[in-house]
Amino acid sequence: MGQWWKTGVAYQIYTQSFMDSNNDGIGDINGIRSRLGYFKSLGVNILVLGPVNPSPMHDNGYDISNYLKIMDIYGTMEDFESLLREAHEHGMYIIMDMVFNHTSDKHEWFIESSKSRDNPKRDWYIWRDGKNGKEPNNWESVFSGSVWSYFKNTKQYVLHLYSENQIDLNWENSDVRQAVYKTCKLWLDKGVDGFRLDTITTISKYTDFPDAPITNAGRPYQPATQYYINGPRIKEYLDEFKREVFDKYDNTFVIAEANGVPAEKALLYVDKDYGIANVAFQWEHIESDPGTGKKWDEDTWTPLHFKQVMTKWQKALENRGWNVNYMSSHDQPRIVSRFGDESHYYKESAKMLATSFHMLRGTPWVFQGEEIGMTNIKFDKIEDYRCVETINMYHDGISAGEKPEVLMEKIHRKSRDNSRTPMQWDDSENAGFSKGTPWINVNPNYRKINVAEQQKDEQSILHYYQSLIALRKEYPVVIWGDFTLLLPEDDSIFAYTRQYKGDTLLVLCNFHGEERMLLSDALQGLEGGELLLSNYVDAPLSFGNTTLRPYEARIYHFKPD
Ligand code: TEU
Ligand code: CA
Repeated sequence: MGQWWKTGVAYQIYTQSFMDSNNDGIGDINGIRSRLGYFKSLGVNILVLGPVNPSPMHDNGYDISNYLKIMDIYGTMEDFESLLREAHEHGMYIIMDMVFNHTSDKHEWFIESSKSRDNPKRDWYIWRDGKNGKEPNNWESVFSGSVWSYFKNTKQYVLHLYSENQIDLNWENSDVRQAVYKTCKLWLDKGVDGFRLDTITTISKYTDFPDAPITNAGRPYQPATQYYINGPRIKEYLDEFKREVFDKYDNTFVIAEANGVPAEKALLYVDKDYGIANVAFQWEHIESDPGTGKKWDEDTWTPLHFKQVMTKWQKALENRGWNVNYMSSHDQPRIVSRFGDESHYYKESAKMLATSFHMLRGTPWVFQGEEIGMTNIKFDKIEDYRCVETINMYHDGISAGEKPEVLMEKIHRKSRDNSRTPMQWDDSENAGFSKGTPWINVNPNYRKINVAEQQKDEQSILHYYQSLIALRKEYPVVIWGDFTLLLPEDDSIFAYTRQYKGDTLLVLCNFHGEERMLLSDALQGLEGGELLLSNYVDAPLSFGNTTLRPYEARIYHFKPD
């Protein structure tokens, strides 16, 4: 019971794009309820919902204006309670996304705080005087522009690491912290099974707000993360948060969203005794070299970087923590478009990518639509985009004199909207997502790529995900096995073993669109075994072959002698 989050599989739902039950064009809670059978057949049981609290939706719900309610476009509190009850009846768990680094500027706390310098809520946010008539420092917001907004009425600036409608809470103030804890307890008392703690790594800042060094691109190091990720009081805040909330509940699953946290620092968040969270949702493995720090420059990601980072995390947490393994989320482009080959090896590469991280030690995490190989979207016009980061980046670039086509190329490659188009259920209008006009356009490839089609096709990506997830249930080694990297220097093949009570799993993934030889020396002693799964129908049934075809993935099982 207590280990359900280790044995299960997480599925991230982007609420507004998942399933629309009342045809207003926006996905909703009753839409999720209508798909419990789908989750069951896929084999996932930990449902992670994007924020469902009231929000003006400047950042699609990551700008919360009331932590205690359900946003009406998503449904009612009764709908939410029914979802909880039904999910539990099906042996599933509901995780809520909680955003406590900042609130919406429409939250009543901020409305109060901004009224006057002596308002009782003034200190709930981070207000500072300007410096020589300018912003207090040179930090850039994650979503472009300064992190400071000026308020004429009180002649002070307020800090926002993200958009100007997402104002950072002042965690230095203990009333703020108490309000956060109270909120969490309220939802846990309702029966919610845990939280994804959004950008929890940024709650403690250097309160003297030093200027960030200037990079060779002539801008402050974007976005000055050294002064606010894992800041000076982070450990103290996390300890208190754990003591006041999570220590009082059994069986919760807490995911620390941990952009900017390297493996070496992860135990601060996930140590099995003192960490606040069970897993850290890290970003190292999907991030490329930040280069000059300019947003969405050429992607320098390599398979070698990926396997080195994954290995580092596997090792760093093997004794005192647990991993969550993923490649996609609502903040990332679609994996088959980014890391695979959409045109030549669409199915093969989508299945190989899934294999590469589902067989690692840790809880696998599937982002909606990944299991049917949904791809990036290319809208021609910036007006069709909805993501605040994308829109700001475009207008910033235009003001700086960049060419629209250059900016659009970057957006097509990296915009977060790539993964936010509606879920493709079938080939009917709007992909079966809604009979109304969807809040963001459907990817036109839905007639080919959709759930209904793939349910019929034994060789589909969807069936492959089902098989991968089923292996987890059948072979304890998939869950509990120790991880060992093989062929550490190979720049195209990610090969590893998992070992548990004499059982061995051998996982081989070719990340390239060409045939690759395996250096068999390193795999000596692993001949034979039984093929459990491959993305090629004619893969050798026992191991010995030394060549992997383009994007080939194979999983072999060796029983104890
Ligand atoms: O993301 C935190 C975060 O680091 C991202 O904003 C990241 O910098 C950006 O997506 C890169 O493209 C969380 C949520 O996952 C994200 O959706 C929110 O926009 C953000 O926090 C603010 O709440
Ligand atoms: Ca709806």
